[in-house]
Parts: sequence; C-alpha cells; structure tokens
Amino acid sequence: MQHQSPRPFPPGFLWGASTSAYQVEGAWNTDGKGPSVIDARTELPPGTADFTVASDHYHRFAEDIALFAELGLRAYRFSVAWSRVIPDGDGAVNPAGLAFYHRLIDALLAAGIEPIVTMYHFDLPQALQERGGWSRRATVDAFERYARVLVSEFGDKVRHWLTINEQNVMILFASALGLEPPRSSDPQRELYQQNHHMLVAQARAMRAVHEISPRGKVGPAPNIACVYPASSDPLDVVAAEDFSAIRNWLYLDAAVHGRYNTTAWAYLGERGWRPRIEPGDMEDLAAGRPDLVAFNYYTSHTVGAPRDDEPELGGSADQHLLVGEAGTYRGVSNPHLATNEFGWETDPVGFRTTFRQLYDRYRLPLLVTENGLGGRDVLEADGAVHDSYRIEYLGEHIAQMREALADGVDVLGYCPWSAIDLVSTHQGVAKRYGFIYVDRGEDDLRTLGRHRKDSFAWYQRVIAANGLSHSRDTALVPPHQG
Ligand code: BGP
Repeated sequence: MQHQSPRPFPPGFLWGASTSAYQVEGAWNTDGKGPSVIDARTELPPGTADFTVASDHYHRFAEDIALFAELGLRAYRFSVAWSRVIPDGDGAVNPAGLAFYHRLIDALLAAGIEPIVTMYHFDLPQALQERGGWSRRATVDAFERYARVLVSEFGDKVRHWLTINEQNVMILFASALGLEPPRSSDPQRELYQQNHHMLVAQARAMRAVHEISPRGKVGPAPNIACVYPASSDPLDVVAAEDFSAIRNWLYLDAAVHGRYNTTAWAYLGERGWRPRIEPGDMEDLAAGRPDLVAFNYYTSHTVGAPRDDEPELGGSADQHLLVGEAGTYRGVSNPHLATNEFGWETDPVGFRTTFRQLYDRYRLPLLVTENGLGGRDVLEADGAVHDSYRIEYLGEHIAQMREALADGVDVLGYCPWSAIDLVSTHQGVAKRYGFIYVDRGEDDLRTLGRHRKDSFAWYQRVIAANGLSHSRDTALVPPHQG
C-alpha cells in the first residue's frame, strides 16, 4: 500500500543514537571494573582491535556528549557494563562504577538528552561465566539483583530501560560473538537452556523496573528481521515461517506473552533441545509484562525449504551471518537486494515490513535501538569524512519508518547504530558506523580525536526537521543529491 500523505513523526519522537559499553567505553579494568566475557575473547583475528581502549568514551564522555547535543540528539541509548557495577557479577557493588554512570547520565540530562539504558549488551561478567554463565540458575538471580541495583540507583533519572540486547543473536550466532557455552556435549541444547534462563531473568528484571520505578518503561531489545520465502513454493513459505519463529517470535512471544511460540517449541522438541523449566519459571515469564518492544534491524533474511542438492547455509556474504539448518530451512541470498561492502544485504522496505509484523503481533510501542551501515570511512586531510553511503542507507530506512507510521504503527523513537565510531563486534575499527569519526586504527590509537562526518550534519538536519519536511523526504536525501 502506498500512502498519499506521509504522517509526520509525532512530537517528542526520540531521535537518538546508540552505543554499547564494551564497544565504546574502553577503560576495561579501570576504577574497579571486573573483566567480562568480552575481555576474555580469544577468537578475534590477529590485527583486529580489542576492546581495552575502544573509543575511550569512559574518559571522553563529556566531549562526546557535547557533540551529541550539537547533533541534536533527543535520546542516547547506551549500555551499562555489568562488571563495572558488580565486578564479579553477583558480589559487592562497585561505587566507582555507579559514580561513572551517574556522571554520564547527569551530563546527558544537562544536555537535554534522554538516557535509554540497556542493562546487558553481550558483556557477562567473566566471573559468572567461569562458574557456568547462563547455564547456571544462579545467574538468573544475579541478573535480577543487578537490575534491581540499577533501577534503585538510576530510576529517578532514567525513564526507558532495555533488558538484554540481542538475546536471539547470542543464541543463534554464539560463536561469532565468542559466547559459545564452554565444555558442553550438546552445545545447542545448552544454548537453549541458557536462553530459557535469560528469558526468566529478563522477565524478573522487567518486574523489578515496575516495582521500583513507577515512571519506568522497560522492554526487550532483540534483533528482529522479516523473513522472506525464497519463492511462492508453499514449502518455502513454511520454511520462512519456521525460521521467523526460531529467530524472532521465540524471543518476543516469551517476553510479551510469557509463553513459548508454538512453532519454535515444536522445533526445539524435534531437535531434543527443549529447556528444563523449573517450577515458577512460567509464572515469572507471565509476570514480566514489557511496556515497549525495542528492536535492532540491519537487514532481512530469505530462506527456502531444505534441499538435498543445495547447502543449507547461505543468505549472506558475511560468513558470520550465514543462516540455514539441515532439515529445517536453507538460507539464500535475495536477488532483489544490494549487498554492502561487508556482505550485508540492504533492505529498507523490509524495515517497514518488520515494523508492521511487530506491531500487529504485540500492539506495543516500538523503539528502534539499532539500524546502520558499517563502512570503511576515510578521514581526509582537512578532517572531513564523506560518508554519503551511510546517509543514503539511513535516509532510506527513515523514509520506510515513516511509511510504517502511516500504516498505523506506534513508533517511540529511532536510535541508529552508532552515535560515534566504536569497535565492531567481530570486525575491529575498520568497520565504522558512527556519525562521529574516532581517529584510531586497529592497534595504533593515534589521537583518538573526534571528527564530524558528513552524516553528522545530515542527521542534525533530519532531527531539526523532526524527520521530514512536508514534501516527500527533502530532509532525507544525501547532500550530493539535494
Ligand atoms: C549488533 C550489536 C551491536 C553491533 C552491531 C553491528 O548485532 O548489537 O553491538 O556490533 O550489531 O554489528 P557488527 O559490529 O558486527 O558490524
């Protein structure tokens, strides 16, 4: 359906941007911070930046927030490093860790920027991991306690809370994140046990927000993407629905409705991967009750029914993101979509479809917590960075988000990835996403100076115009076309 008159973004729409603690902060062992599983990663290829200094945001946050204010951000979505606040995950609270986040949040509020806080973004405290990580029930209690510490401490300053970033990616692509469960005879079964523990932990954290902070709003933040069938063959359609259930709805049905998705549950049973459910778990899930659904979207997926003559893994030129599973679904590339230089397909219309699917299923306000384009940006001698490809990507996605608004979807805000350059999850600093360039190489920290990219001035205009001018998208076209 094509809308003749685009809907304006609502007043108060949260134009924002995102980061995560381990990718931006650095200061990995400063002021009492304990190590996280990220600090213990060993699978990064040699010559790829580690996370010890990252963008040094820990020491430069005041300068960064001044730039965010100049950009016009109304919201900043960042994560708290669990092991900065509770160094061993479930023991003593580190006052210096809390003090850092107070300084950060106070500086944001003083600049008129609303803090949106993710409690846990991939960086489980290493001490918990060594005791079994998410395989262990006690980690559920540790997370609930950590959530209660955060909300008690910051609840009068923070309105929007997100529980767990991309739980589905942690389960589906555990090896790409260095998060595979240690020493298990059946790693997949173990991962789904971990998944169940995270779902219970998340539900208890959501309940904690409501108990402690009456003004607090909370929700999950998975990576959600629409899944297309490879063709109109009914078997391809079933495969696409299966993958969507396994990838998307398993996580959100549990978070929103407090129950396992039927198709995903059948899949887990078929594979022998169903988790053990302890007494009280389903009651905990049912009591979770999110106020919003946050989601990260970069690209869609296309899958077909498995076939003997074709490999099941496919669908992306980035080998870390290949999808497919013998007997269930086969990943394929989508001939209608272009691929970026890191092998990710670009699908702005799929963004609209994803909004519609989410809103139809859950009827909760939606918050985009990640969307963006990784690129090999070049810092010119005059300090400029010409990233018209990023402007194009973001502009096309914002235009589709506006179509989703006209479709009737309730969208709270848009926080693209990333506010500032940071270290990519598995591809170092060569793959940049920010509006602000950080002058560092993989090993060479150079000046760590900050430079505004072309996308900075562009996003500034988008925000100032509340996402549009009245004609279609004049605020959204890249400067070289405008
Ligand atoms: C999401 C993560 C982010 C970020 C982003 C880009 O999965 O939540 O932490 O890393 O993807 O991915 P990458 O850094 O692999 O390009």
